[in-house]
Parts: sequence; C-alpha cells; structure tokens
Amino acid sequence: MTQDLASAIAFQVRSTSGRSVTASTPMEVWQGLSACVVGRIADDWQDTDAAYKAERQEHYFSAEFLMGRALLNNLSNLGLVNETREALASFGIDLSEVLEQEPDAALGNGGLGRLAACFLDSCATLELPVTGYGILYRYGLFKQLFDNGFQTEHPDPWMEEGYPFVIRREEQQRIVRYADMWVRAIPHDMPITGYGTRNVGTLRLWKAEPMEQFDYQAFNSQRFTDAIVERERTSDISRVLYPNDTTFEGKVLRVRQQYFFCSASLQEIVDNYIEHHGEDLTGFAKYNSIQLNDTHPVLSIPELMRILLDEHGMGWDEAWEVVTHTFAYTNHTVLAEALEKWEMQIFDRLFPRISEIVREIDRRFREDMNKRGVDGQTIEYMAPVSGNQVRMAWIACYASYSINGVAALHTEIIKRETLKEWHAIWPQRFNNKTNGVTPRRWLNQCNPRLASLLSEVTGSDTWVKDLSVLANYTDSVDESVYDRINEIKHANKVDFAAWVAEREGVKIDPDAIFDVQIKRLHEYKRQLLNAFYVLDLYFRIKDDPSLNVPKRVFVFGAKAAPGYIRAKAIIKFINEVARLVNNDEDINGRIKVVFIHNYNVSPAEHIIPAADVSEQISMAGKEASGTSNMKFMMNGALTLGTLDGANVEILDAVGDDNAYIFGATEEQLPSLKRDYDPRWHYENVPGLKRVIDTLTDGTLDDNGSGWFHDLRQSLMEPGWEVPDVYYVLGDFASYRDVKDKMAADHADARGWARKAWVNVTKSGRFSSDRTIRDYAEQVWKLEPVRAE
Ligand code: CJB
Repeated sequence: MTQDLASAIAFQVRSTSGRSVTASTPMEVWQGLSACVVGRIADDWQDTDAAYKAERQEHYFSAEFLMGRALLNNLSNLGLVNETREALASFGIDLSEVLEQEPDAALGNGGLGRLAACFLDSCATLELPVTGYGILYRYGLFKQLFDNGFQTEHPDPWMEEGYPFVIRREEQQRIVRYADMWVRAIPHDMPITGYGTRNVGTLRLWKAEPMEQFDYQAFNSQRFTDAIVERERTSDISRVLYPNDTTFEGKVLRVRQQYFFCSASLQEIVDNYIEHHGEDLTGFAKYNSIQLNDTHPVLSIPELMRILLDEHGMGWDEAWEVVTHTFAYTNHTVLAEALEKWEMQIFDRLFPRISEIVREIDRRFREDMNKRGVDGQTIEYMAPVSGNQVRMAWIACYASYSINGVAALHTEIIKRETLKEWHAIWPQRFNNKTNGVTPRRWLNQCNPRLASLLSEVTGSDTWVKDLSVLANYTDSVDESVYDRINEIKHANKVDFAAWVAEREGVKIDPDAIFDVQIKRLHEYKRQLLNAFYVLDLYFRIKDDPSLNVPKRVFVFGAKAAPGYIRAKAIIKFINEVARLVNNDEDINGRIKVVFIHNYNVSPAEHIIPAADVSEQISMAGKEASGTSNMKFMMNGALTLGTLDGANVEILDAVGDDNAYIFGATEEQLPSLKRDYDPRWHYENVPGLKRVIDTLTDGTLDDNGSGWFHDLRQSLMEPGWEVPDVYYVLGDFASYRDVKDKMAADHADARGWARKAWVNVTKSGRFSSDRTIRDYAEQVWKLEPVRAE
C-alpha cells in the first residue's frame, strides 16, 4: 500500500518538476503530492456533485473564505497521513517540511471568513449538499511585516507558484453584465473533503476575465496598449481582497466584486434548477436556499429578481414569492461601521436595472408598511432606499425568511437594538445559531498529542466526528489523565518555543505561562487593555524585584486594516512594550512579549495547542461571537474573558470554576457609562497612571508619528469624541485582579489540568458540526445526500 502510494507520489512529483523526487525541491514535492491527492478524490468528487445537483441544495454565499492550508486537511480526511509520511520517508523526505511549503489561502480577513471555511468542512463531513460561492482573489489578505515596530503591508500572490487544489472549469463560465462592461466569470473549484466520508463538496470561486483574450480590433489598429488596459480593467474585479474587517468602505470596485460573484452564482443555480426540475421557476425555493454571509452578497436579492423577471418572464409578485423563500441572512456584528450603505448613483452607473429593481422593492416596502400601520418615521428609518443611499442590511431583513445572530447574547442584542424594528414586525424570522469551529483542523490535526489522548481515553476516534461524546468523560477519568494533559501541553509549548525562536527570533521558556491574544486588531477587542496589564506587571517587578510572580509569556497576533491608524498605533505600542520588557536585564526573562507577525490560519495552528490562557477581553456587547475562544477551549486553554459573545456560553458549559471572568457586563455598561470619567480611573486605580503616561513621557517611542499621543487622547481627552469608548480604563482594575489570580492558580498543576480537561471535554457544543446541524434542520431544511 505504502509502496503504491510512494510510486503514485513519485509519478506526480516527477510530472510537476521534471526531475526525480529526490532531486525535487520541497515545494515541487508539495505540488506533486497535492496533485496526487486531487487525483485520489476525483471520482468521489464527481459522484458527489452529480448526487447533489438533483436534490434540495444549500448555497453558501460569502465574499470571504479563509481556508488556510489544504494538504494536511485532505490527507487527514482521507486517512492517509501516516502512510504518506512513510512513503515520503522512503525518499528521505520529511512530510512536515513539505507541509510547511504550502501557502495559506487567505481569502478572508478574520472570523467571518474562517467561519465560512469551518462550515464547509462540517457540511462535507455531515454529507450535506452545500456549495460555497465566492471570489478567487489573486491577492489574498496582505502579508504583514514589522518595520521598527510599525506594521507594513505586502501583497500575497498566493497562487502564483501553482496551486493544485483549485481546478479551473473554463467550460462552465458565465457572463456578468455591467452597464459599462461585460466580463467572463470563470469558475475555479476547490474540493472540500469530509472526515470519514466519500462525499466531496465544492467551494466555487469566480475569477473575472475579459470577454476576449485580446481586443483584436484595438490590437490591429495599433492600439495595443488600449487592449491591454481594457483587459486589466476586467481582471481588477477579482484582483484583491479588501483588507477591512468589520468596517465598510464604499469603494466602487468592491460593489463590482459583490455583484460579480452573486450574478455568476445565481445564473448557475437557476440553470441547474431548470436542467433538473424544468422551466417553471415557481418551485425554485423548494430545491434551493441561499445563506447570505453578512451583507456582502445581498445584491443577490435584486439580481435573482432580475433573472426571474427579465429572463424568465415572471411577474413581480410571483418572483418576490420565490425570492423571499430563498434567502436567509446571517448578521455578524452590531458595529454600525460595518453596515453597508451604497450610494444609489453607483448602482445607477454600474447596473441601472438593479437600481430600478431596488427602487421598486423600496416603493413596495413603503406601501406594505403603510398598510401595516407603521409610522412614517419608522418607515423612513427601515426603508431600503433613503435619500441617495441603498441599505444592504435592510434589504436583507426585508427579503429573508430567516435572520440569525451568531451567539445567544448577540442574537438578543440584534433583536433588542440593532434590528429591533424588524424584530417587532417579523419576530418569527429571528433565530440564533451560535458559531462553531471544526474539530478536525482545530484539534485533530493541529494537536496530535491531545488527539491521541482523547482516542485513548474514549477508546476510539468517534469524537472527531461527534465531539459531544467527550462530555461523558469529564468526571470519569483517573488522575493520571491530568498528568498527561500537563505533559502534552508542555510538549506543545516546547515545539511552539522552537517555532517562535526560528520565526520571530525571540527565546521563550516553555515553563512560563503562555498567555495568548490572537485576532484582528480592533479597539473593541481591547488588545490595549492586555498591553496595559503587561506594562503594569513590568513596573510592579521593577518596583519590587523580589515580587513572587510566575514566569509569563504574552503572545499577540493581529493585523490592522491598512487605513485604521489607531489600530496600527496599538500594534506599534505593543511592539515597543515588547522591546522594553524583553531587553530589560532587571526583568531577566520573567516576562516576555512576542508579537507574531503575519498572523493567519497556519500560525494559529502552531499557537493554539501551546496556549495556557485564552484572552477574550472585548468590551461586553461588542464581539458578536468570537471563534478563537472555542479553538482555545478545545485545546485546553482556559478563558480569561468578559461576558461577551460566545464567552457567555463557554462559561455556561464549563462552570465558574473553569473560566476566569471579569469586567462590566453588557447590562451594566449603559448605566456605568452614563457618568463615566476615565480620568477618575487614571488617577485612582493603582498602576494605571504610570502605564498610560508611558504613551507620552518618553518611556516608549512612537518615532515622531504622534500616534501614542493620539492613543492617550482617545482614552482621556478626545475633544469631540466620547472618551474611552471601549471602557479600557473602566475594566482595568477588574482585569488585573482576575489575571493575577489566574496566574497564581496556574501553580497548582493538577488543579489547572483538571480545569483544562473540563474545557476540552465540554467543547462539543462549539463544534461547527453542531452549528451546521442546527442550520440544516432549522433554516435550510436540508437532508444528507450520500455520493454513490
Ligand atoms: N466578523 O470577521 C468579521 N467580519 C465582519 O465584517 C463582521 C463580523 C466576525 O464574525 C465572526 C463569525 O461570526 C464572529 O465570531 C466575530 O465576533 C465577528 O467580529
């Protein structure tokens, strides 16, 4: 068997590199091995596709899919990891080195994009007929480097060296029509294998290409450069992922991108319906449902109307009936800056027919509301079009049969505040679907030591497909398991320390407590609060070198949107804190700070299994769910968090003794903030003044950028702004107390391991398999379909 695999790999590698396996580079081996894996699943993929096409299907529309690496995931799903390791070893090649060659498919910004990727994994594993639709960005999320502590951004041409897991389907191209140009949308499919199933799902990513390779007329009439320019204008559409997370930027290219993938995907779905169920599209919603991942794909609503009205001759009411039974909308944030609002003139210019349809939706909406007796002011607030603005979230709420939030608290907040007007009229549309993460990537693959222990304790690997079985073992294991937990964590920390030393050039001690905050940089996530704690601890040790505190490593990983200056200032600040702390001989390694550059999916796979403490410290009410909190929990890190997003449910699952909760609650904040004076905290909370003063007293250097001064202002005296919007100073004392207590508790190794074990075994609820089952049963009305 291994011999067969070895020959197959050798054949593919040689075809890729044109030389023997042993003479090929590790990158060429990765290419060949990956092609070999695609070859192995080809028949199953084809069968699955054929089986799904005739059934009721779900289509997951998302501008982002943060897939990360594919090879190990596929090998593991196919049960080929060990065999491949042996096959490569027979050529003297190390599988791990080959795996590290793979570029991350970073076609997303953060939580929202990674959630989409975890969902596809669960859909394939659960054999659900679900297809993902998005954009094949040539450049994924920028690569982050630090230059003297400042973030710099660099392009990420992730496919340029060849990428076997994306297959071009030239013959299935569609044409997307804008008023000023027509473009070809070429589908590129990524196979989505599941664990322990033959089913292989599909992620279909569209690439924009010109109608003709060259405008030959322009070429022949000596306008060669014009022809090239035109070609490039088309390719711009799928060129780059917008690097904003939870902020809206009203760029024309962005709305072009959105229409591009919505239109191409819908054309295909409608054609598939006709092929299998005939020309009468009134039954469309019986066989198709579309989940809108945030508002980015909401143009699908008027676009499906257009297709039904203009291309299939339906009447408005009939078409609206189909549309309103097709779409379901997921809201991912309560932050106002994320709500997409486009200028009507942009729509008029790019797709006048879509403008017309949106205006008609708006007219009928107002009529409908009037009939229901809704007052004029409320109607104006809720209307799809107001002044010259089109509001994508309102269109989504009006046309969708389901509206969901992503954690219990978040869903309550959207019902009560963000979308309250909609909830008042259509309460039955609202439902909660607490997020989840895939235990395949986030436990079985990234933490093989813990995975082995779980299989050993439970007697099988069933947990990989049904994480809830672990809950049977929370209280029923003997104490030796706790020692094993500690040994595993320590071994993971040794590996991680070696990885950090090589990647970041920082030496860290595996015996220290590893305290980790990895997520996009945003003020509401409060990386600053964490950094203030570190600085305060530093000063406490400087004041009293005999202070009895455990050794600590504080790990950060975060990208800031390139235009979000205050977030970039926080990155610079943390890097300066690291410089101060790591190089101080008085500290002598008792505290280390590491900022992992270019944080992404694959670094997360190295970091999370080594973490002791999971920092989930957003201001209560602002983080819709969070998903790294779930990944940490699965890997036995304890949560240090506020009662925000899914932290609330994690606490509920593990109990007060097994998580560390601090800070103002969402309920308390409005009254606390009414007469909030950050200055009072600055002057009265021990340690706070000293820490905040480092921003301006010369302790830390922002290299003349003025950024640290601005940070201080934003907390205490912003002039026209509300000071310290995210309550950093208000929560500092409580954060410091709980974090100190947590560090002290770590000394009781057995006690800590017991808490970690509770976290691991109670994480079943946070598997994306549970989330997807809930969507399938309650929203999508979808049954599994097995590829035959
Ligand atoms: N989220 O990543 C994004 N981008 C957005 O534009 C809006 C929200 C995040 O989505 C995750 C998945 O639902 C949530 O866990 C997270 O709280 C939210 O910020």
